[in-house]
Amino acid sequence: MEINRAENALAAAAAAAQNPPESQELMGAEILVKALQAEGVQYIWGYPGGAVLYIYDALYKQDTMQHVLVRHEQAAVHAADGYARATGEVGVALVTSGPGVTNAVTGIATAYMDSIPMVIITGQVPTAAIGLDAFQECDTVGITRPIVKHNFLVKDPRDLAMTLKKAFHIARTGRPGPVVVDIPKDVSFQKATYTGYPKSVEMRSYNPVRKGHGGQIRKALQLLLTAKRPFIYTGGGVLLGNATEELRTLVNMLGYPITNTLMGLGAFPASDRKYLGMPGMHGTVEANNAMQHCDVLLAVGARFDDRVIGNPKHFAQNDRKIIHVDIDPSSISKRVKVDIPIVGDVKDVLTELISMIRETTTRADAGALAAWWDTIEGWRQRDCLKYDMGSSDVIKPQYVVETLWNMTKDADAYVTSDVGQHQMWAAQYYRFDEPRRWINSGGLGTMGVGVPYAMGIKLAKPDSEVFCITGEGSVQMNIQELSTCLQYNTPIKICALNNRYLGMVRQWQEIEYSGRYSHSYMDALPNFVKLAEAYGHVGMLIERPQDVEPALREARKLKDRTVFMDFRTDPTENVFPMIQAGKGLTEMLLGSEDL
Ligand SMILES: Cc1cc2nc3c(=O)[nH]c(=O)nc-3n(C[C@H](O)[C@H](O)[C@H](O)COP(=O)(O)OP(=O)(O)OC[C@H]3O[C@@H](n4cnc5c(N)ncnc54)[C@H](O)[C@@H]3O)c2cc1C
Ligand SMILES: Cc1ncc(C[n+]2csc(CCOP(=O)(O)OP(=O)(O)O)c2C)c(N)n1
Ligand SMILES: [Mg+2]
Repeated sequence: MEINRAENALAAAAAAAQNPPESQELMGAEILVKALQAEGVQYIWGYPGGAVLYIYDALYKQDTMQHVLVRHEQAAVHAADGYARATGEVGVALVTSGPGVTNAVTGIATAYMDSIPMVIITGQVPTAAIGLDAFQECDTVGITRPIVKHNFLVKDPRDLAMTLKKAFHIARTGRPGPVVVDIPKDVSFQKATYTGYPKSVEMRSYNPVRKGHGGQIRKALQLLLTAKRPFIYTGGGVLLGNATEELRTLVNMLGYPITNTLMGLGAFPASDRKYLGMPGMHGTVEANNAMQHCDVLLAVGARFDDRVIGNPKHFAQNDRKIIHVDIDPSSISKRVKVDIPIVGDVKDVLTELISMIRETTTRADAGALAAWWDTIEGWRQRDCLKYDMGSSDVIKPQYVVETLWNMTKDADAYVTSDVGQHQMWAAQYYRFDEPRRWINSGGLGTMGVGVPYAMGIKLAKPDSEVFCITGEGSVQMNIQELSTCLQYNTPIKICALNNRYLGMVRQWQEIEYSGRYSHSYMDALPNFVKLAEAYGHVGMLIERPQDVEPALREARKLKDRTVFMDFRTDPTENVFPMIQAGKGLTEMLLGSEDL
């Protein structure tokens, strides 16, 4: 069925592209459907309401796209966003006006902060009613303006096809991002002449640069080859630009150490010795020390986030030259002043850099590099992710993630997470070797994304295993989607690291607020086993370390079922290393002995 859907969608897109229909009189809603088909859309996550009923009617009459009825609009956007992160395609969500839009706002902001390509179609009250406090009216364009790459209010059905063409183009080109298309009800009802989906789009004011400046790339190469202590720092941009192959080639040619941010995990294989782990607040000793002490830093598709560089004054204390490759000029020198800016697409720039390395006779300073690696190996010896298994009757959260990784590292698996301590443990202990396998909210840090992300991915990747590592706090923010998982047969495996605390908050209160645990303990938690069963799924309670592996094994065997594993983990465990607020990159707390 899935293959048929993909084939149907491709056939519909090809037909739309090759045989523009003789002009037809179509309702706006029908034009919208044709546009989505021409874009090759296969899935739409959404929730109906008055303002979008003509659109739902048009969806009813087609069979190339599957609509997934979620239980809350926030989850529609997250599911489409998860699909986009895993596949690289534009994710599509559809919501009604007013509360449909406001419910979707968190999802849109989440995608915006992580630069995810999406088109969100929102219903609007009829054009004549706009501004009159109409039923379910809200200023969608105004509300979403700061959290979208672009938004449109379509006032005439004749503009629909070109607006959709622009929306998809803007969403997926340059620095990707979400685009909102607001469609008043009368525009979806009125008829217009449809002469086919536009083949191309021209926007004079929007022309993202792809090719980096050759002179700048040459300068960067010279700097890289004369470095004594080089370091490569890459981020989400490498995944967004599908440049993992180029990155691997470059790093292997140079033999330099590398780190991937939380958003870039999997861009370079975690199992390779050249990989030093994640940088930043919960990064490794070796990655953070290398960031601080390198003399040349090559930043690629990473935006010097405050969680990555720590206190900027401390970061600036060490003298280093910085090369920054980013497709968005406004990302460059935004937080840290750089020496060689290169505006361009990561794939193009890295390809150019690789061919220049092949041509040049200059070689890196092998002696200096060997000494640098010795220093790094010294830092690595600290084994900063080692954890104490503690007493034999309490489950360490790190152990759950490590066990999952050991069991699935050779499998076709995706891992989503929510936000909190469990997210950091997932990032630290699941060692991602491949791109687009780790799906999480980094920039906005949105609790509640884990389950919708997983169900969005599972729909697109029915033969892959999809795990959601979550906390008992986060999972309750979109738990209603367990119902959607049943209806659309998207069996996911939920691994809840249940510490009975809003653990990340509790950790900060312990370390920064002298142990005043203000409202971070959650009492009266539901019985997750019964809850999963009530939704038609399988629930498991796991309380002892020796039961962790058997539970995961059993859950994996239940291929066609969604399984909720409630792992009762150590409530007082903290995430280490940790850089406290205001501290520098090398001022890490490495364990409870440092508190
Ligand atoms: C609880 C919590 C703790 C966190 N702790 C850490 C931590 O310890 N370490 C950490 O790393 N993060 C951490 N984060 C995540 C952090 O908040 C940021 O989201 C993350 O560091 C940003 O990653 P990035 O720099 O790779 O940027 P992204 O947000 O992924 O941005 C990508 C950059 O690449 C550019 N780009 C996009 N496409 C292309 C292209 N085709 N070519 C070139 N450039 C392109 C974009 O313009 C942008 O500048 C944490 C988040 C949470 C919620
Ligand atoms: C929607 C939202 N509200 C509040 C926060 C602030 N916050 C960050 S982590 C966290 C605790 C998460 O608790 P849980 O899901 O149980 O994960 P744990 O940290 O215990 O692993 C909170 C409240 C957030 N990131 N997102
Ligand atoms: Mg918790």
